[in-house]
Amino acid sequence: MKKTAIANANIALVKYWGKRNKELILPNNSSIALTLDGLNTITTVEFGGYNQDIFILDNQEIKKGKEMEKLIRHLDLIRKIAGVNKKAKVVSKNNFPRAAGLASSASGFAALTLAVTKALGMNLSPKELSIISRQGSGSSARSCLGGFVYWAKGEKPDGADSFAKQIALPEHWPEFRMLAIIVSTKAKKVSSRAGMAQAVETSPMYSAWVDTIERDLENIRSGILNKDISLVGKTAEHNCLKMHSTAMTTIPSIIYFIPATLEIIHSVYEWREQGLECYFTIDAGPQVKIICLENQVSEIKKNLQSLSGVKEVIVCKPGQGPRIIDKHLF
Ligand code: 2P0
Repeated sequence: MKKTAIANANIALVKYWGKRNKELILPNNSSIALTLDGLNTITTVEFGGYNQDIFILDNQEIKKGKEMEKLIRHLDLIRKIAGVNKKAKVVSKNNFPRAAGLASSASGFAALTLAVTKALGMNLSPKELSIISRQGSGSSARSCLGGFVYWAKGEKPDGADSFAKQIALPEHWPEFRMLAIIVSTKAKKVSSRAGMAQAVETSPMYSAWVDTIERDLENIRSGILNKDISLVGKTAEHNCLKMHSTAMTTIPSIIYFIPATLEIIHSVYEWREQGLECYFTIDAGPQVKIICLENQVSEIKKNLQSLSGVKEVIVCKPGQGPRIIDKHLF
C-alpha cells in the first residue's frame, strides 16, 4: 500500500544533548520544543514489488552512505514490529535546505514513521509513533506532535517511557514566532550525533548541563503555559549557551558558531537594550533562531537586512503534528 505523510520540523527551547543509550536513542535529559509551521518534510512510501529498498531524497537517489543506512535501519525496525519483510520505495522532499541545521532529521523521521506505519496498516497513537520515530532520530520524537512538546527522557532501559507529550496546542499561543536565520548553507563539520557523544565523553561542563536541566524545563513549561515571552526567551537563550559551552569544551573542541552567528547574537543583545523583545537559540550548527512575538517580527526582519551574514530568514509559527495526505510524490 502507498501512503504519504507530512511532518513539521521542531526547534528546541530546552535542548536534547547526550544519550544514555545510543542504540535505542534514549536521551540523558528531557527536552521541550516547538513544532514549526513552515519547515516540513513530505514522504511517500510504498511496499511491494521492489527487490531492494529505494530512497529518493530531494530529487536525488541515495544508494549508500549514512542517510541510506539510517533509512534501512528504520524500515527494518518497523518491518520487524509489523512482521513483514517486503522492500519499500521511499520518496521524500523537504521544503527547506536539508544540511543547514534546521532539524530536517526531525521532520524527516516523523514523516517517514507515519507513512511507513500507515502503509503497513498500523494505526499508532502519538505516543507509539514517537517511541518508534525516536529510534530513527531522537529529536523526531517531538515532531510527532504539534505545538509545544515535551520529550521525556524516561527511566526504563527499553525506552518505553521515553516519548513526546504535548504541553500546549499551537492555538494556545498563536502569536509565538521563531525566525530561522540561515547564515550558511554548507553542511556542518560535526553532526549533532557526533557532537553530543563527544560532549558526554570529554566535556567537564557536561555534568553541569545535566545538573541544571530540570530548572530550565520547569521555567520553559511555566513560560509556555503563562505565555511569558521573557521567561521562555531568557531560559532558552541560557540553555542554548550551556549546550554550546559543553561543545566548546570537548576534546577536540567544537565551535558551531561562525562570525555571522556572533553578529546576530550581539545584535539581539543590542535590540533588546533598545526595547525590542527578542531572544536567540542555536542548535548544532551556525544558523540562529530568533524567538519573539508576532508584533516584533517586521522590525526584527528589517534590522536583519542590515547584517551582512544573513542569507535568508524563514518566519515560523507554532505548527501542527504529522498527518496523512492524499497527494503522493510518485
Ligand atoms: C535539539 N539537537 O534538542 C538538539 C539541539 C541538536 C542540538 O536534537 O543522534 O539529529 O539522531 O538522535 O535528533 C539533533 O539531534 O540526533 C538535536 P540523533 P538528532 O534539537
